[in-house]
Order: sequence, then structure tokens, then C-alpha cells
Amino acid sequence: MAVGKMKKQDKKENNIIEAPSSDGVDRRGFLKCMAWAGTGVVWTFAGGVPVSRLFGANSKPGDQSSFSFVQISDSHIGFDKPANVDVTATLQAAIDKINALPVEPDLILHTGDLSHLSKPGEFDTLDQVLKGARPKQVFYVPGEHDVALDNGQQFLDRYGKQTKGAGWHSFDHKGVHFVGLVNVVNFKAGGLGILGVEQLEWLQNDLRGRASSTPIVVFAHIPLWAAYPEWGWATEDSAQALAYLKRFGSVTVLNGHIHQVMQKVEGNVTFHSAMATAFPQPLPGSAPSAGPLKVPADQLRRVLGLTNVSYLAGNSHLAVVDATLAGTPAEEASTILRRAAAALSAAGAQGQSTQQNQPTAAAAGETVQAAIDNFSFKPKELTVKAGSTVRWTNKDDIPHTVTSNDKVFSSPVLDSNQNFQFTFASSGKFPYFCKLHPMMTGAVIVE
Ligand SMILES: [Cu+2]
Repeated sequence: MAVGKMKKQDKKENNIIEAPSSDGVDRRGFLKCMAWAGTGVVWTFAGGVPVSRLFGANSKPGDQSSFSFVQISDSHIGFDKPANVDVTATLQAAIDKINALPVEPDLILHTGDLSHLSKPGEFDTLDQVLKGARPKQVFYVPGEHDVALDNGQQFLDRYGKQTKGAGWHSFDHKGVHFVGLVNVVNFKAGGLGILGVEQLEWLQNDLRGRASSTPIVVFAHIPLWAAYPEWGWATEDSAQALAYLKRFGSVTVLNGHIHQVMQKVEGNVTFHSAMATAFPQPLPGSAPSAGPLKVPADQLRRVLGLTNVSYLAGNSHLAVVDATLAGTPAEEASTILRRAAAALSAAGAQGQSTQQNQPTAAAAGETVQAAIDNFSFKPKELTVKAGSTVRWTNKDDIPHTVTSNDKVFSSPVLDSNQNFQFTFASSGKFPYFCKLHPMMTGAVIVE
């Protein structure tokens, strides 16, 4: 495992930015090593190769205050579509990976979408699988799928007893300060992930008085950076949170939601998103929309995985390393995802001629069919006569809602192929959005 291997890394996949360092570690070199570890030698790395070789020589191996933890994300228990018909098995595989680590991680962070539809049975299954994990300390933040049914009450009852607001919380572990943030509640039509004023104030207070040398780990579901705002992969008020974090010398921000590894370094802040344990999503912009992406069955476990984070006392930077369930190089996942998305769009182009014409104005009393497809309302704007009914059918493998901006109508969470209808008695314009994916907007115009 020679460090020289780093040179073999594909330059195109390397999103690493040179950043200044104040701790004597060659930050550029460190980050290269981090990316190199990400090519799949993680288990060798965790299996006893002296960490100091990656971090510089100023640290003592075996130091009691050094530790590692694991991030898992997006287990979507309850999902059973072709992209992965057994998400419980792949979560179990992730837990098996954790249990097989030669050095037991101190704790597990779950960065949300524990469940697919926030059903009690889904949370029960997750709990059952996680009970088998050797690390007994597990910390959670919710994803939008965990708060879909009841605005997160059940999530709070189960996982948020010691938390504030919608589940935000912080704790200290061996000199590292952990902050769990919630950016999946109170979505606004047309918006992105949101933290909200109350949580931002709490964060400011939580960080006040802490030494700038304290390493900070922030974990949240939706990225706190502009990973791909076009698909809602960003948080609209994250800049305020990052302003509070700016003075700290080492900030590691971990998220899920996008079901793939993405990484960005800005000054002292490293942003990192983890693979899912349930199903992959396309690379940004490589498909018509986000959503479960089916890859060949023998490649599924090459695009699912978990993240291992090591902290070495005496060195403020944390090593973030991704591992796939298959044990294959994490970097290889993007090739599989790109290929799967290309196959999908080729198939989509063939099927285009069979697409229905979009409905137009209907007579009073008629029912007009509308669809939710590829994370959009179709048609986006629909004109009907007063007295007609609009029926939306969800054609995606992901749940959505049809929620009036002005509380005129509100569907339950619609799973695949479920529908919702509403009869428009009076004229006017009725804008609506999806409560789970607020960038999805539409309007019904009643004449
Ligand atoms: Cu949606």
C-alpha cells in the first residue's frame, strides 16, 4: 500500500481544491490521500495500516482519544421497486461491514431517510437491523421521507427524545463537537432544503464559546452546499450556518439524500455526501430527474455503501473514506451510474411516441387526468372549467404529494400509482407543490 499509488488516481474525478493549512499538515497532500483511500483500500486502511502515514508524523498510534465513526444514509426501509427489491438486505450488508471492521467505530451517524414512507413498521425494521450493529451509539437526523406522514412526530418520538425543534442536536465525543441539523421540514413551494430561523439561532448559540480549534462534524440529510440545486440538492439558508462555522479550523459536513459520493472543499470546510444503503440515483443532470436508478443486479452493491470517518487526536483534520457494499472501489460507482442513466434515456427516447397528449380544458363535471412523472407535475399548468375534477396519478418510484400553496387542497403522501383528486368549484389560479420535493410546482387554472 505505497503512497505512490495516489498518482494513479483519475484526475477527472478529482474535485479536490487546494486549501491553506495551519497545522503543519500538507493539506493538499492530505486530501489526495483522502481521495486515494476513497478508491477502495478503505478496509486495508481501517485494518491497521498506521493512520499516521496518511496524516503526518506528529501523532501517536493507539492514542485513546483517536477514534473512528461510520456514516450510513438513505436506507429507505419499505422501498421495494426494481432499483432494489430488498433494501433491508442491503442495510444488513452495511451493518455487517461495520461489524467486520477490525477496530470498532465509536458511533454511527444515520443521515436520514431511514424509512421510505415513515410507516411504523418501516422504523421497526430499521431498529431491528441496527440492533445488530456492534457500535451501540447511533445518532439520527431525519430525511424528508421520515417526516412525510406526520411532519416528523413519530421520528421525534423514536429518535429525537434528547433533541430540539424538529430533531436538531449536538454532542461532544473525545474532543470532537458533533452537530445534527434538520433541513427537511417546513419546505416552501419552489424552495430547497431549509434550516429555518429558530434552528440557525440555536446553532449560533451552540457554537458560541467553543474554541476555534475544536474539530466540528456537522451532519444533515440534504447537502449544505450547492451539490445540484436544479434537483433540489442544496439548502437555501445554509450560508448562514456556514458563516457561524467559518472560524473553526476543521469542519466536516456530512450528508446523504443524493445517494452518491460527492465532495467539495471550501477553506477549512469539507463537504461530503455518502452513498445510500438502499438504491442509487443518477449523477447530477445525467437523467431527466433524480429518483431511484436501476443498475444491473450484479452491480447494485457496487453503487451502495457507507462512509468511514477517522479522527486522529493531535491532528484537526478528519479522514473521510467511502466503501461500497461490494468492496469495490467507490470511484467506480460513477461509471456504473452514468451507464445506467444513458441506457435509461435511450429507452425513454424509444417510448416517447406512445406518450399521451397533454389534457386541455375540460367541460364542467369532467375529470381531467394529470400525472406526477420524473419529479414533475404534468402538465405543469392545467386549465379546466369550474366544476371539473383533476386527478393526479404518481408514476414515479418515489412518493410525492399534491399540496396547495394556499391550503385549498392537500393530498396524502402518494406512493407509486396512487392518485389524488380534487374538484375545483370556483374559478381562480391554484398553485401547488410537492411537500417532499418543494422544487416540484404546478398550477391549476380554473375558468
Ligand atoms: Cu415529490
